[in-house]
Amino acid sequence: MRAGRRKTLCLGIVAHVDAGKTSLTERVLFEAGVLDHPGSVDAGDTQTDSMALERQRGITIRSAVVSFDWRATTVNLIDTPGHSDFIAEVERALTVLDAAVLVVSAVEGVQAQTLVLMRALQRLGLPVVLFVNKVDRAGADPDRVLGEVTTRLSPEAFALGQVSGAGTRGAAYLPFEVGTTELGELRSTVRGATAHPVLFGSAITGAGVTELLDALTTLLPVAAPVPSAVSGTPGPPSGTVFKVDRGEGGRTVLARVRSGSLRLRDRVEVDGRAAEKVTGLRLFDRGRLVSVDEVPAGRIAAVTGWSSARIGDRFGPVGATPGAVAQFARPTLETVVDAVRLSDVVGMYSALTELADQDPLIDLRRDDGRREIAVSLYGEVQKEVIAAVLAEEYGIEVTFRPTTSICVERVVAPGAAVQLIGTAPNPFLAQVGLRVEPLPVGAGHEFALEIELGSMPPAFFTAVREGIAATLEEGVHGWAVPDARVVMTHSGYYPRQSHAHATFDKAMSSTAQDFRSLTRLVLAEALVRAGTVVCAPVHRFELEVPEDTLSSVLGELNRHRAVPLETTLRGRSAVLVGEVPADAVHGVQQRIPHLTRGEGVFTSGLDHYAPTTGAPAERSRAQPDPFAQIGDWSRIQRSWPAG
Ligand SMILES: Nc1nc2c(ncn2[C@@H]2O[C@H](COP(=O)(O)OP(=O)(O)OP(=O)(O)O)[C@@H](O)[C@H]2O)c(=O)[nH]1
Ligand SMILES: [Mg+2]
Repeated sequence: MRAGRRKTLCLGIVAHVDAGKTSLTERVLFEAGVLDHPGSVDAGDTQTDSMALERQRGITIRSAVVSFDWRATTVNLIDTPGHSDFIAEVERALTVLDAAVLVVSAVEGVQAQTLVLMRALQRLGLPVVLFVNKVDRAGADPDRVLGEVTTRLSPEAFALGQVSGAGTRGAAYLPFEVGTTELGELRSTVRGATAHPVLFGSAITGAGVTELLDALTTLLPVAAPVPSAVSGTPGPPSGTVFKVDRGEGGRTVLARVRSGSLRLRDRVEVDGRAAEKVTGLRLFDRGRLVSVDEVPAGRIAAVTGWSSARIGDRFGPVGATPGAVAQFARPTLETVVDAVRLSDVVGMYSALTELADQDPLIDLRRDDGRREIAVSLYGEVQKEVIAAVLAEEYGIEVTFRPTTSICVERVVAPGAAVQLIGTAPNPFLAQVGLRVEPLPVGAGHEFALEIELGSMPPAFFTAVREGIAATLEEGVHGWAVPDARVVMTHSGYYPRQSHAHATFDKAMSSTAQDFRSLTRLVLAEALVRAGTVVCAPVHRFELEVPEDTLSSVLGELNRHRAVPLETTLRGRSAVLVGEVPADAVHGVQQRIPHLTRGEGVFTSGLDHYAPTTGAPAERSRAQPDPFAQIGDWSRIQRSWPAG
């Protein structure tokens, strides 16, 4: 059967760290005949954990794609990292999936990240099949875990079979009988993501794995090449970029083709930008990456030649690819990176820029004034990854300053400012008046007009909006203002004018740049008058410790500014729920094993932002200070009282 005719399925394997995703991927490749023998995470020879650091540490850091055939279906499988520091990698993978396999350990059961992932999958409406793994391991309790799945993850989860000999090497999966009518119903509820089948097995012994593959390929929706709505023919290619690699073959873009066929030498518009030529094209096919002339809809392509493509970009006609992004919480921490050798500073800048480009885990903030570069982080493990990649791939050694929280600013009250055209100290050929107003948490940015839309050319409104977006990124104290409404109250410009016989004279006519710059100035002034409060990220934590260690644990929590809100006893353990500042999480985490004989289990996730006490934390600006543009006037403006 030709590749284009086969049904295709793009599946993600997601789970809490160590649940067995990479081992399961390996086992699946073996069962599908791609591998002669399954590799092992512990020996460091799996297909998908191919980075040196992944092999050393036995954890997945980057998502990786494999492909295999199972009966009439070609399956693309994306093995994702489970560690919460690498959640951004999962987020990107989710944009290209037809469905997900959520792995839960039969020993540890439902864990913190399992919940986060299930919620994200549900928000996206993706079908989910659960695989309760490690039934062979001592302590495996499939019934208890099924109970946790139905109570904590979804009441719509139901078992497709059961386990015999749980907790032993001989543990086996015994599927229930399913009649044809039942199968029909099952299929439609699973595809509609209203019910979630649960299977059991072991990635190591292989129990339940072929049954899992059968369930996936019979119950889940499969992508057939989508004909274009207009002509009924396959139409131009469209799809989504979800990964950028910079390996030996240069910059390779991984993209899922959603409709049409992507061909070698095609010129394709990436994210609405200028057309980029496909100069190299490879396809994930039965465990290998093979050079091809064409990648049909449904499959994953490795493209070279798309130099400007970034992760998350869509390609093809605008609007052709529905894009869904899971939107996990943004990173709440950051750290400044320093090159050990002075001669590496410039190289480190470009290396980090290159890494940020291929890797959404690395979000950079350059402070050219201080000649510093900061990276945002989900957690401390990311520092290790960045350091290892810089050392291995670029030969650059770096150190990190202490991790700090990424705060936000909240607008206190409405504040307004206006700069009239042709009136000092306004240095720009533009007139802008803005009022900024608070909005509730999570509302985002709103823009409204109290002037006529026809009062200025559209390009100037666009420039004003750009100026607003830039200013809200750095608030009054250098932090982003996530929620605010900005109302434009005044506008004015000098139309294109020319001296007799001369052409356009920039000195007499307003430009979009005038509006961008003046907007930054006016909104900065309005924000100072409105007043903002700096708020820091706070995590909610759950900590289970042996009861007899409770008092020393409480003392330690206190030292790290963690506040327990509830304590309950569960057998011989105490379970504490409380709040801890994001930048203190790592400190607590490190101390817990020592205080609890290694038995304490600490999990946490971003909960909310709380006002900081004392003088507001100031963050250095990555953009030029808008007030600096006009000399002395800046001091007068800044000394105005807030409010
Ligand atoms: N006994 C047993 N051990 C397993 C099974 N699956 C995985 N393991 C072990 O569990 C550990 C973690 O397995 P991985 O496959 O790396 O887990 P993962 O979910 O890919 O981990 P991350 O990608 O780092 O989140 C390894 O030591 C595996 O050998 C299983 O079914 N049975
Ligand atoms: Mg893994």
